[in-house]
Amino acid sequence: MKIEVRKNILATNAAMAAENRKRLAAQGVCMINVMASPGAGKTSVITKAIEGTRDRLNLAVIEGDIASEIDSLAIEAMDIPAIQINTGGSCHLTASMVSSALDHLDLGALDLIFIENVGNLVCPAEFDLGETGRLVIASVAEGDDKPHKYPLIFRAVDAILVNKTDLVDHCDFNLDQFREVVGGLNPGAPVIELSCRESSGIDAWCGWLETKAKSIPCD
Ligand SMILES: Nc1nc2c(ncn2[C@@H]2O[C@H](COP(=O)(O)OP(=O)(O)O)[C@@H](O)[C@H]2O)c(=O)[nH]1
Ligand SMILES: [Mg+2]
Ligand SMILES: [Zn+2]
Repeated sequence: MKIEVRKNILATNAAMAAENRKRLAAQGVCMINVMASPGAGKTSVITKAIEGTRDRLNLAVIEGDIASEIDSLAIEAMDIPAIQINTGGSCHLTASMVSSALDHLDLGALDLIFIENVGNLVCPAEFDLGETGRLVIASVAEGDDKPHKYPLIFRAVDAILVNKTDLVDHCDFNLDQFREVVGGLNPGAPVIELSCRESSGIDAWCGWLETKAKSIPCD
């Protein structure tokens, strides 16, 4: 007998994701799922977006990590509501975890919620969270071959951010080649180059975000 565990897990998750999406649409809230490998700059990119848009958008962050509250404490220190989810070992967030986090946010008072997913380029791409937009951050320090190795996540997003461009000369990262490969995988997704360290490219990143937030129901 064959048991379709994976199929059942994804079907249950999809049902909960649809509920999350309905709940957000009813309140006109946009939710962006930020995915990347550990250390690519998820928290930094979210922090830059908070600084760049907080006078126009009411923001909150759902932080997903296997352990610790480091990232949610950093966001709370900016006076932005942050809900920490500790997955206790699981390498991705699920729609059910996000649903529990939404219970702790005042959705009527928000325009945009960031989800910082667990650092991982593999299974987060498979788990719909009920988000209204998804992006992946590649950092130049990881090398330019990641879209070849993890094509699913580069196909599954609405935008691709390339962070740490201040390090590009130190890391043999070929931006033209990277753009060509991701352009083949996901021709519709904009590729936004930025450096959180040098605050370059932040206008383009915040511009993309605000357009997304205004296009409620954000799809
Ligand atoms: N050189 C450089 N370092 C960065 C940049 N953005 C983030 N970092 C550093 O990379 C490390 C990981 O960043 P973080 O935002 O915590 O990544 P996360 O694990 O994906 O959330 C930290 O030490 C950041 O200071 C950047 O644009 N340039
Ligand atoms: Mg982080
Ligand atoms: Zn996982």
